[in-house]
Amino acid sequence: MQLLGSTTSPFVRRIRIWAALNNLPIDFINLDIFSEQDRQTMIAHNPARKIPVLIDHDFTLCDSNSIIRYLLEQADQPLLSWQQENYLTIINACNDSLVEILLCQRSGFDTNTDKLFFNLQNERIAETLAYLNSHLLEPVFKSCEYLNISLYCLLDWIRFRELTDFSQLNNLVDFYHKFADKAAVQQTDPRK
Ligand SMILES: N[C@@H](CCC(=O)N[C@@H](CS)C(=O)NCC(=O)O)C(=O)O
Repeated sequence: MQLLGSTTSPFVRRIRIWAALNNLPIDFINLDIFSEQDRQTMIAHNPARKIPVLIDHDFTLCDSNSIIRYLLEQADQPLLSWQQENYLTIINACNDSLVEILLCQRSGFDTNTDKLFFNLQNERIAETLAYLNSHLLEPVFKSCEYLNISLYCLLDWIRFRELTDFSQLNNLVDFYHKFADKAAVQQTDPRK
């Protein structure tokens, strides 16, 4: 199996960490999706022009949600429950808004100006982080490896890109520090 991605993408990193923790060998293809050549590779496999993309022989999946479902099935592991799926949706919503904010910043916009688009993203980011802070200790959340991995990748990406401040959200901060000692986390550190 091949995983098209980049070392910096939090959505890609989730899959890489899950695969490492579950001893699943995946051939990671590191792309610079904004370079001309690597972009062609991504586009050839995903019309939505995003990473991650999983290629298993002639079968391709273009979204981390379907990729993890496929890998869990392949590994004979239980899929996420509906409640866990819903927590994943919240993590994804926060991560998607942060990606939008980063792309706007890279496009030269001041994302703190009082504009509808920025306000919506900034509100969503603040509210979803507060929500996750108050739910991550629930057994249904804690017991799900992929939710924990996805939350960690989100938080570490926030720190890496310096996108927002979650230092007042104590449960998130504790979780972030505790999760960081895993070898798979260090091996996939986007700063390396
Ligand atoms: N829903 C997708 C989101 C993936 C995503 O947003 N990937 C980012 C990298 S972190 C990307 O490829 N962005 C390119 C773009 O927005 O043009 C998933 O879960 O895989």
